[in-house]
Amino acid sequence: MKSGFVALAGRPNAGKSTLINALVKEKIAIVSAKPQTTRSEIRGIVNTDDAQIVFTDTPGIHKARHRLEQRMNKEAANVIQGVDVIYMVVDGSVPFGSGDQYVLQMVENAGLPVFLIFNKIDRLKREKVLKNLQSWQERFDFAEIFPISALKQNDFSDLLETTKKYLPDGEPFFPKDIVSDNPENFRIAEIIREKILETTEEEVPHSTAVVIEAKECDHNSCTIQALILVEKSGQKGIIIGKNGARLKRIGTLARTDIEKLLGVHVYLTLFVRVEEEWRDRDSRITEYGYGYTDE
Ligand SMILES: Nc1nc2c(ncn2[C@@H]2O[C@H](COP(=O)(O)OP(=O)(O)OP(=O)(O)O)[C@@H](O)[C@H]2O)c(=O)[nH]1
Ligand SMILES: [Mg+2]
Repeated sequence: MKSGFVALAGRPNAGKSTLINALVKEKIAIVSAKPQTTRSEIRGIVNTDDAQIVFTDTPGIHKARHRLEQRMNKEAANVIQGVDVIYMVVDGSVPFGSGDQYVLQMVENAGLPVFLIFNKIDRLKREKVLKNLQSWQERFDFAEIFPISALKQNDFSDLLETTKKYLPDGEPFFPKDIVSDNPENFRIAEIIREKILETTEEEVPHSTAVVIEAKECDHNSCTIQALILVEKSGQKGIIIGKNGARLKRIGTLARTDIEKLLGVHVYLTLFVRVEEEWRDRDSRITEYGYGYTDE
């Protein structure tokens, strides 16, 4: 029996969360077209007859402006240290850039087998894929290289089989029936945050935190109250929208997904509050569950 850990690391927007969802065949990590979607580690567990592979999705590594972003980068750096294999996930449809060099350096320093996961190949013609791929191959001695489309591809058995070869023998770390060990309330809050990312622009989604304030469930339904925190009153106005229209839309979109997660009817109430400069306040960042924490 093989049993081990794989970190998914890379720049923001490369498709790490899309890939972890595809690997575990369940939506455990939120995804958006905007960079810096993932803020903390998300674990996804794949079990086969002869192996358990524990994947960890990480925040995209980027130039930090706030304490929150520093802690997001630290989270990624910390996850990379404690695994058996690193998947360096890159957006193969854009040329190699200085941000890539920085991530590559970090990954190199870990001294572990690194797979180049060359993603988004559905966006390019074959010749261009080969050309971009070549520019990556020259930069580092990757243990394995997999051109993929996390979005369009259904079968990742080659990748999983190859990964197993790099894992130690051992017993599973997690029970076979769990896909993710992230707490349910955190997953619910993340779903709401995903809908905010989807329906707002520029700084608003990045200034937003979501916490679950109350959740009461019986066999048929759950009643949930969630608090959306923003940094400025103008952002509060944007989230609420004209006559409350945007908040209502966020609530409707989120409720549908939360119902899928919990398998019961959901009654969701959203509140919005201003929490000035929370992204630079460690106590708040920890309370909301984002980024690296040594507690
Ligand atoms: N065309 C195409 N789009 C993709 C693919 N994989 C991911 N995307 C899109 O790329 C965007 C970013 O995807 P995410 O999975 O959120 O990226 P991430 O690396 O987790 O980003 P951060 O959490 O910000 O670090 C989304 O719009 C995805 O739909 C792919 O294989 N092909
Ligand atoms: Mg992500």
